[in-house]
Amino acid sequence: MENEADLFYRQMPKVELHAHLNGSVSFSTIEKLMARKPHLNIEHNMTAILSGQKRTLDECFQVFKVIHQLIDTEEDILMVAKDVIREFAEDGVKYLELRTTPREDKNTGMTKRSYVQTVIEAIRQCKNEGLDIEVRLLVSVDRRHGVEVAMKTVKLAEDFMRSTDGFVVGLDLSGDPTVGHGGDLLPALQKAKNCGLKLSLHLSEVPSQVDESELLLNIPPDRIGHGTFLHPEVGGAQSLVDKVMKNNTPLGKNVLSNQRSTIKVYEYIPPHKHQSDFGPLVFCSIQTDDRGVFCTELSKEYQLAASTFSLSREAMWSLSQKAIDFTFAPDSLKQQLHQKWFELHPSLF
Ligand code: 6MZ
Repeated sequence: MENEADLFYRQMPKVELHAHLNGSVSFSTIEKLMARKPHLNIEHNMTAILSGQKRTLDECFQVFKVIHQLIDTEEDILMVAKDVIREFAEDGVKYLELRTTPREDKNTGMTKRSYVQTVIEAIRQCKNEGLDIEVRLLVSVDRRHGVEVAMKTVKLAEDFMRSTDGFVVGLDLSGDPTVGHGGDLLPALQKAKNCGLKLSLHLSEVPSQVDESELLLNIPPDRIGHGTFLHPEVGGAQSLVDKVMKNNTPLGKNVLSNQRSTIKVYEYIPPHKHQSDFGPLVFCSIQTDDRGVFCTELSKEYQLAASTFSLSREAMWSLSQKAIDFTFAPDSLKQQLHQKWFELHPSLF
């Protein structure tokens, strides 16, 4: 049963900037996929980390492998992407930036190009069906696959950015942070930046990434995912936090994902504390990361942040509105979103 606070946070308009498509697949969509592929013998506890459970980061990445087994055709991708968009809309998300790693499957004939094409088709169909949500796409580079694959992914993202009505807006660097060195991918990331793709990088997700973070922050990225181990005392001549502040780089916080997946000394930093610790120039937005895998909703993450850090509803509203400025949307869309927040405010307060 939905209580008054649940309802408030669901109805509050929100911006979701960090949602991995295959990590966002809900229980009910997983059921439909399992019915399509009963021979895989996949059970729910293999595709989600339930409330009260905690997994190592390595175990989390095993979960993605299972989900990928269930989603290996264009038909699956279309269904999954449409369901994910619809469910975010039902949770009050008005602007969503999805991110996903193009995959190919020789058995089903799915190519990386048709994969991205299908996600864009899902976004188009949702728009045509009149869903009250704007969706943009970031193409993900999986750090485990090395620089050659990364270069090809950047080319693919660039092609789609140029050919598809502005649906593809950026590039994401993600994947198991304990594998490979992000520094090796610099040529690909730089190429993406040079051709006009916005960069959102998973950065300092685990403590061992100091050198890597220094290199990546020099690019610099347009947004940071996690950033859990960015610390004012870590870094060379200039601390990592100083670098972030110098560039005003927005930081995304994934409350439940961080809690369930890694032991993080610097986790749970309240947004307002960020402001005082890191100065007024560093901003935060609240995000789900992998809504399906971590069994969460953006409204739940907002509620969790509000209760953990004793933030008022007005403060949470301001946070949600501030996130509009961190989107990779064109200015005209940002203005429309601000207008929407302005119009909805009286109905909630
Ligand atoms: C780093 C993550 C992640 O791309 O198949 N991914 N990368 N850190 C995280 N924190 C928990 N959560 C998800 O969605 C699944 C992929 O997103 C990345 C991983 O590469 C994972 O395989 P897509 O849609």
